[in-house]
Amino acid sequence: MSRAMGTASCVLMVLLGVAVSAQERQPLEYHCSEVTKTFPRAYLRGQTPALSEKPPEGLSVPTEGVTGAFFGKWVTPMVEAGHLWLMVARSKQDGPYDRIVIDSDGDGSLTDETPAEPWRLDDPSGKRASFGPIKVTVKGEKGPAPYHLNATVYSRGARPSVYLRPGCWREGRVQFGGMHGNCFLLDCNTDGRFNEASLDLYSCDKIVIHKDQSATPWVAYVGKYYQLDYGGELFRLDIAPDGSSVSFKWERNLPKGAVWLPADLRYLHIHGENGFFVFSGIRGQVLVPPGTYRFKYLEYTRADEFATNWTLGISNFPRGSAFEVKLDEAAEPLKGEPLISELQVRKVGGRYEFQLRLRPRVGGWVDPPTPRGAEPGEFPPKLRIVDAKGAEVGRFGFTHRYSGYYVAKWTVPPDAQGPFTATAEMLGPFKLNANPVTIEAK
Ligand SMILES: [Ca+2]
Ligand SMILES: [Ca+2]
Repeated sequence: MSRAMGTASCVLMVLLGVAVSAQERQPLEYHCSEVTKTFPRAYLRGQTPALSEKPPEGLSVPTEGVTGAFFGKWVTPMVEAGHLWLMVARSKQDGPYDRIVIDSDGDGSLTDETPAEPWRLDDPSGKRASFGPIKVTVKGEKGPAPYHLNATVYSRGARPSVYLRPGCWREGRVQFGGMHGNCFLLDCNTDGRFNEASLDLYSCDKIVIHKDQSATPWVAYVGKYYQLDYGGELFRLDIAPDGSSVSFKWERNLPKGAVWLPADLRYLHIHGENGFFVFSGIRGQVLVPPGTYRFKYLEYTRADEFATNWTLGISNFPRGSAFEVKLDEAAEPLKGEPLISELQVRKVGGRYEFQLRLRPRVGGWVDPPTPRGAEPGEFPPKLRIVDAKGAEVGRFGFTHRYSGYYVAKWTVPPDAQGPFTATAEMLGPFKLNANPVTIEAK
């Protein structure tokens, strides 16, 4: 049922490629589609307008051809009022919610608008209807600019709900710092603006550059600066709010503060309002512009006694893991061993179930420590159980469930004499600090 892409009335501003220096504004074309453009790790957040049966005061509402209307707002800083009103309605009494009317020109009237019809209804009952791209007009750099929304309307329950996300993006060739590539701007928080920086991954827009020499596009979070490569030069990033152009100005002598890091930290990805910075081959310290940052990814590499390198990855950091970088004082946000661990036991039927949890000291999720070349979670920690005399009565591997959560099950051998002490032992160079647990079985 999918419609051919690009059939909507997209305004495509074709700008001829002109050789530009990096400091000049480089134009980006406008594109739209009913398929929301995204990339892995682009962290898109839509808007879910609160809907009311009562139309807002002063809004002219169509009375013919629609029924059962609900009203809500698309919130955007790109129009004078800070929002555009929209209406969700049915074309037939008792039918699905299959019409959206948005005040595309912000004139306070829905009667001058063409109702959008869904390009897909998920089944004959139409409980999910997909719309888009729906055109609206926002304030652009050079007068009115287009913006398109995609929408999904759900008709389950007593009232409909609508989920809005971008139906457009900006795209074009860029060159700076000796690099050439295709640049994409994504309005990842669906508010009509393309240049927002934030500590929150879902509230910042994204700039994606697919370098000519690279197989994969590189997704970065919009910030004050753009880092060209791992530990590379920083460029001051200036994106027009409507996304129509971008400029990159090399920051030759940017003042930076120091971040002290563990000697075995191999990769560091951090982000903040300054931008998204990645480092590899770190030697105990990196330098970044002063500001507040959050970790995005950490990877430690440590050799075991056989000189095999093990890696430990940490990702999905909580909000509270932000740290400050100052010009005159080194930050040290990763003190101590990277993991803390806890061992617990409970009786399930006639058996004992052991649970081992590995947590990053800085919060987030663990990719289990793994020797290089092995599958993640291969070579899990072992559980060692001794009896009251210290004789080993069992030693076996845990099973990895998810993100550093392991389980192991054990039945007391008939001839064994308790109490028993169980200890979790890590293979490899990343050590556990979990206390042993005691089982009072006879
Ligand atoms: Ca209107
Ligand atoms: Ca935005």
